[in-house]
Amino acid sequence: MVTSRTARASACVGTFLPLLLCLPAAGADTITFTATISTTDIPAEGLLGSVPIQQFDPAGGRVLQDIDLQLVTDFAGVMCFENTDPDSATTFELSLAWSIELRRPDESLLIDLDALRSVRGLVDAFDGVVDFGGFSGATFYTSVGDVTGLFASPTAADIALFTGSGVLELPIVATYEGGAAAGSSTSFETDFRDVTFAGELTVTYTYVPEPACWALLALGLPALRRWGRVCA
Ligand SMILES: [Ca+2]
Repeated sequence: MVTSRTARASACVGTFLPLLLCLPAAGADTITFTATISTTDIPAEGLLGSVPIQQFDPAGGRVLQDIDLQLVTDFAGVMCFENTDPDSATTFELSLAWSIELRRPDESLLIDLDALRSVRGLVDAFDGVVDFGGFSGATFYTSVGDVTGLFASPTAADIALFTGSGVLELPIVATYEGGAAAGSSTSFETDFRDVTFAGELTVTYTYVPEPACWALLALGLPALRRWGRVCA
């Protein structure tokens, strides 16, 4: 008797389990789109902007399962040095550090990107003109391309945030910092200008079309009924 009940129970689980397992992945599909961020100046005090993102539309009972964000950015800028020490030639080093943060509307962080470029040189004593050129000055254009950051593993709150029929404005904060050091010079001037960033934010929504799941359930109903009769 016990053997018979065990055999029935195993048969029931064996019939029903494949139906259960197929539910979460049934009909999973993706929507991908890219928002382009055109070349934008970063002022010395920093930039606060936003990137508009179309929410995932749950129309028709679709259920958002996962969100992947990829932010690819290019940074650029100009670094300038002028040795104003009239008595001494000098070595120098300039650096330019960029930072971009993509945030949720509540300002919490989604993606943080940083990049750094530096240059070294040697200039003569002050040539009398602060033009970041001549014998005592130098000007450098610098850039960094394809700096990439990812966001995945969204929370339940993120799923809710990105679901809707409207546009989500994701804040973006861009800043930069210039640094300079001189070897033997006692005085110098620097300038960091034309600092910019540009980028592309690619959004991928993975979702399950809810009706397909219910269709599967409907297909499984006769099996469920049989299971109910056998296991009763
Ligand atoms: Ca000069």
